[in-house]
Amino acid sequence: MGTSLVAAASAAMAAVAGASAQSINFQINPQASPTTTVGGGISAGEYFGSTTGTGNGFGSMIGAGRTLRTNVRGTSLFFGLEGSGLSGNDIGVMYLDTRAGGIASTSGLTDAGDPGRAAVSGRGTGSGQSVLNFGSDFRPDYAITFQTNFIGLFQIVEGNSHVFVGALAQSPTPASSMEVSVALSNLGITQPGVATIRYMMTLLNAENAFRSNEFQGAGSSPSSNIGVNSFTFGQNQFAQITIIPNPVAAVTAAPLLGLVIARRRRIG
Ligand SMILES: [Ca+2]
Ligand SMILES: [Ca+2]
Repeated sequence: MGTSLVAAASAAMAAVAGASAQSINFQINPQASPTTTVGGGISAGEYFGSTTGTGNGFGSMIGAGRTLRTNVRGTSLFFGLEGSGLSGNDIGVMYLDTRAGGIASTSGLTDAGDPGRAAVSGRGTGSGQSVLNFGSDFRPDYAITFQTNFIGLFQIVEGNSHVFVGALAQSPTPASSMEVSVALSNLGITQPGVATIRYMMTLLNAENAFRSNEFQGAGSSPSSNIGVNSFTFGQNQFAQITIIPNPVAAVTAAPLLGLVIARRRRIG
């Protein structure tokens, strides 16, 4: 375990850009990654990786030409969505697969209690449904809803109300470019430890469930808006972060500590 982790850590800062048929994969060392500051604008230097959106059916609110930056620093996950922001009833929903279990499809999601909850469920608060069927390698457990004046984190629940985990700090408010932090513990991830986060973002009108063709992390989009129809993803249509904490500090700390104790004994 130790050897493989050290080897992995030495390569931890190497970003691996996925080919078109592959998922986008970032390996992040949360002790060596850049420091992200929520607020003060979004700059490339404060993030480790990024994806470029696809599709432009809603005027590229999250899609083609838009960059979604990603980082893990310490015990928090950060996202920065560059662009002109969202508008009206249009809500960006980021699905996150962070642990075992999760949903294969949004078809069994029934919560439409408010626009954010409805968007997670692929439903409209008024009417309509647009079902997403995920590839067998993507089973989301949580969702982040990006609205013009609110960003929330939900634990996804089939057939009942989603669990509202909390509002995410964002800046500026209301946002054009959106920047948020998420505690890894709120995604069921315990640190320190190796962990994997898979994510993908979609965009829909939360009043009538009309879904755009704009995605982040999926790698490709249908040529026209999905609308109030179902859509099925293939394999590898997500971005993946592998969190690899720095094991070198843990390995060297013990001998150094022993040296300090030995010196004190000699002095004493
Ligand atoms: Ca910033
Ligand atoms: Ca899962």
